[in-house]
Amino acid sequence: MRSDDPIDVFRDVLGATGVVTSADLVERYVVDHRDLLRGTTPAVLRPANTAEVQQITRLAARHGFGLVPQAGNTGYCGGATPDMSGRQLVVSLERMNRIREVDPLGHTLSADAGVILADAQKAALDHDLMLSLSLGSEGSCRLGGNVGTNAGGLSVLRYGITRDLVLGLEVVLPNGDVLDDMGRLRKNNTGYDLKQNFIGSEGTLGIVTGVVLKLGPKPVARATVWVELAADAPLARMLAVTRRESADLVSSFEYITAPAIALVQGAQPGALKAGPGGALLIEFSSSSTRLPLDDLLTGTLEAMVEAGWVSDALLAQNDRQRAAMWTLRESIPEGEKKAGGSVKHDISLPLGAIEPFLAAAGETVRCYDERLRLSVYGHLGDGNLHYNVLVPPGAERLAFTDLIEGDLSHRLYAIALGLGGTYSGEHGVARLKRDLLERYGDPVRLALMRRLKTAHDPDNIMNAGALVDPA
Ligand code: 2HG
Ligand code: ZN
Repeated sequence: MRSDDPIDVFRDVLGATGVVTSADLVERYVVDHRDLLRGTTPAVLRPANTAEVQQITRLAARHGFGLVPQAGNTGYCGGATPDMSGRQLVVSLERMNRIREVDPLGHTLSADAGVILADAQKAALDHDLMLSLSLGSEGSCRLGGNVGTNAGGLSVLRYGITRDLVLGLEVVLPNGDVLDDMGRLRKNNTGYDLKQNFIGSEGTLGIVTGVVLKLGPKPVARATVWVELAADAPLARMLAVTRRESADLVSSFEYITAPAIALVQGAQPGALKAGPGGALLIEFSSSSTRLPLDDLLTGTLEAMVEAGWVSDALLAQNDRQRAAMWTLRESIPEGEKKAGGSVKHDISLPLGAIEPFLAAAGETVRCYDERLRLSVYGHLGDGNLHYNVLVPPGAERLAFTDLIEGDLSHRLYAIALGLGGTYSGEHGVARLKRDLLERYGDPVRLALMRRLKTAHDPDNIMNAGALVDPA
């Protein structure tokens, strides 16, 4: 005899292993990566292939459930966390982790959306190719989430953001149809480029189940330097000089300030430190060993030293030293966490506005409360600053977050917006920044976003509560 458990219809499709309902196992799917949001779900659905995603989507619509697609659950804006209604099912893509194909001549990789980014990178490397998308969370984030959030990372400057790397997508639409756009064409001028709607849509228009990504030749040579900056070093000009002097072979240009470094080093400062103007981590890379990368880097540094922008520089002499520089940089978010957490501001600016922003924002923070400690760093090459306010010792993290987000954050966003920038460079909007989109979004753009959402998902099945409210 059949029970009247509404989840049974999903068990019929996915089998017992494909449906998780016990509270202890569900726990990790209903809390966001930064522990800011908690939801509830009657079940986590774990489909193994696209056909199963289709079936559960149709069943959800028929039985009045919403769906929250979840890939690695490493996002910063709560895009993969269900609400408290108990009517949203989490659709975890973690069992859909098959590399479908690497095309070594076409320089493409096709994969299920649940593939872990580092596994996709490795599959490319096995063919002497490179998947350029590179993030601190690459060991656990998954491709579907990278697409859903249009993830950025450490080498956008040279190779582009996720959107620039996606050649094709497979998406299960809210009515259960599959948009099969897994083409590998670099040129395809046959009307609306519909896949673009899904990139950065944070699971609100459909469930991305497959992706075709552009690959490049594998870099075999790198030159890396840690630069201590003189006071008032002109960051944007330094980037321009670096691009010119490197013949545009610069793949990373990261900015890191002293307090961010201290979070990682603790009381024992190492060889990697900031100058009075902060520090840069610059890397050149090439797929050919015939290019004199070291010379190009030395030439770049000479131009900077001559101009008085650099107080000291440390060239990585080997892979171990290079790795130490990257480990420091990539450990900063974890360092913030260990220090008690931070209120994050993922500021994006036109390159020329970086220094005016830093000056105005610094002054604003000092006026607001001179005791506040900051952790500022970011992808300077992309005009993307992580302008984070550390939770003071003894303060309650969530209460402090509310306090800052209710006041200081808006002052910082106002500076960024006034300079032509924005409040989300690479981390998205989803649930935690939706009020910012409502508040600062252009009304015409917002109305168009709502119409797009309604056209795709008239019953608001997909990730309701994230990004845009169709009402
Ligand atoms: C990074 O650049 C990530 O390391 C995280 O985007 C930034 O935690 C942050 O604010
Ligand atoms: Zn970042």
